[in-house]
Amino acid sequence: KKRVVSGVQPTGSVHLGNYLGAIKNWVALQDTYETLFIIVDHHAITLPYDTRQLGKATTDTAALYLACGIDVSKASVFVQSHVPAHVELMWLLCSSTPIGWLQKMIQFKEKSRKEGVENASVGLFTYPDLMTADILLYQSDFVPVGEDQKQHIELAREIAQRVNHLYGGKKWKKLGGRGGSLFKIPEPLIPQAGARVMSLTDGLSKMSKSAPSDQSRINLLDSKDLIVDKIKRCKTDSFAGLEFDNAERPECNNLLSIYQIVSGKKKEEVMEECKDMSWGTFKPLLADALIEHLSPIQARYQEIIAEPEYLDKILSEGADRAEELGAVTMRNMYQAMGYYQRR
Ligand code: AQP
Repeated sequence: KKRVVSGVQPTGSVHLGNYLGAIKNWVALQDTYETLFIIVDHHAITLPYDTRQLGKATTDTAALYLACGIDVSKASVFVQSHVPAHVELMWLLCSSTPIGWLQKMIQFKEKSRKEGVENASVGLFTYPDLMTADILLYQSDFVPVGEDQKQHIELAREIAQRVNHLYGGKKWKKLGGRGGSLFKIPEPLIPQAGARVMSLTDGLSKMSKSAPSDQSRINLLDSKDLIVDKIKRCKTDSFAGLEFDNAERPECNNLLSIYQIVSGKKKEEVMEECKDMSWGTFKPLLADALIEHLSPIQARYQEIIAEPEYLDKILSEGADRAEELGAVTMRNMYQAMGYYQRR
């Protein structure tokens, strides 16, 4: 079976962007592929964070994966730090990554802007190498992510090719290995709809955990009242009627797209239904569709979080499986890179 790997950081709360851009699409993949879904806690410490929240955000994110439909009889769910090979592989990959490649990463530029590059952590800078390790450790074929992660996947592909070239093939064979490639070259899977969910307060910025205003996002665990309030106050425009794909109306396109996905309707259907609507009519419709879609997820989340032993068992089994798969890659990498093996 081809393998699929993806993850979400346990920072703040999981929002509609994480759900529509990533988690919702994972559910459809678990029947066809061998899937590993990770709570990437090592990534979450690359920006200043609250140590009292990290553990809770980790179990919350895991519970939300399950509540959104990840089925552990098909998929492995685990915490990144529970499988030390992620960091180990990252170190090996760092030595094959030119600094210039990391300097081109848009996410680093954006996330270091606030504190300034000089003050940003080395962890934030090398984040793409850790993400590359998350993917390559399991010889992943596909990585389902939102549009914002496209550049990081492209980098992962380049690093994989470089390591294959530097250490694979005949050189590896001479060291007693099987030869050939050390890594599969992963491909991104970016959804057609939901790849870039925008902020509720600015249709030109992506919905994000780190945006200071909570009004800018719908969190998966927001109460009904909060969802109604956020939609009521979200940014709109003063054009007549509603439409998709008008560059002058980014908020309109975003809200219609969200409505389309959560209601499960086709784009044409939504166009027809909403073309003559006013914001006053559309907003309650969108809030209701969101509440209807998120309520069952929230109910399942409450059941799962009430049984911490169950969640711990799943995470432990997931980490066991991941360790087993990752060990193969690590053995090959140490061999191909010429390390002296412990006997
Ligand atoms: N707005 C979005 N639309 C579609 N997909 C999105 N993703 C994130 N935001 C959107 C996708 O969610 C997955 C997990 O994201 P993450 O938590 O690992 O990374 P992130 O980019 O840090 O998430 P945020 O919420 O956007 O946080 P900040 O505030 O740090 O920028 C990924 O597949 C991502 O594509």
